[in-house]
Amino acid sequence: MKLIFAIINNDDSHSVSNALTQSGFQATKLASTGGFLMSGNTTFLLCADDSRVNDIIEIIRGNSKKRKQFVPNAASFSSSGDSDGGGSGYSSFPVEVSVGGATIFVTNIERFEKV
Ligand code: 2BA
Repeated sequence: MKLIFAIINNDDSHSVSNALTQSGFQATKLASTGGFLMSGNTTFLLCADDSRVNDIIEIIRGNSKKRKQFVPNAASFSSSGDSDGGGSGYSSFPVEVSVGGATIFVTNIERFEKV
């Protein structure tokens, strides 16, 4: 048995969820936040037989899109050659990052119980 953690963009969460359900897979969805963009994403937990792991990954792959996103990138600087006699400044400019499709971790399950 394997435990799959799949981190999905919120925009893809519904279609991933629907596709998994239609294929008979049970999932738990957790609201999560990306540490870099600090925006919401959805983490799916799925427990499945080893033989079904690839099927699950293919379903997730088929329903998770890659996106480009611009994020503010702050760069601070200091200078002693400014006309005002030097000092420090703060500059912010957008940087493009590629987000998704999905980030997936597969781990072994030692024991699985439903009591
Ligand atoms: P975030 O941490 O918000 O990252 C969003 C996107 O920003 C990432 O997309 C990646 O393209 C970019 N990014 C992240 N850290 C960066 C950095 N230090 N420098 C430059 N760009 C950076 P994805 O790779 O598709 O990741 C989407 C989300 O999946 C992440 O959201 C995070 O919640 C999760 N994730 C990705 N890799 C992970 C890992 N190794 N461990 C745990 N969670 C991970």
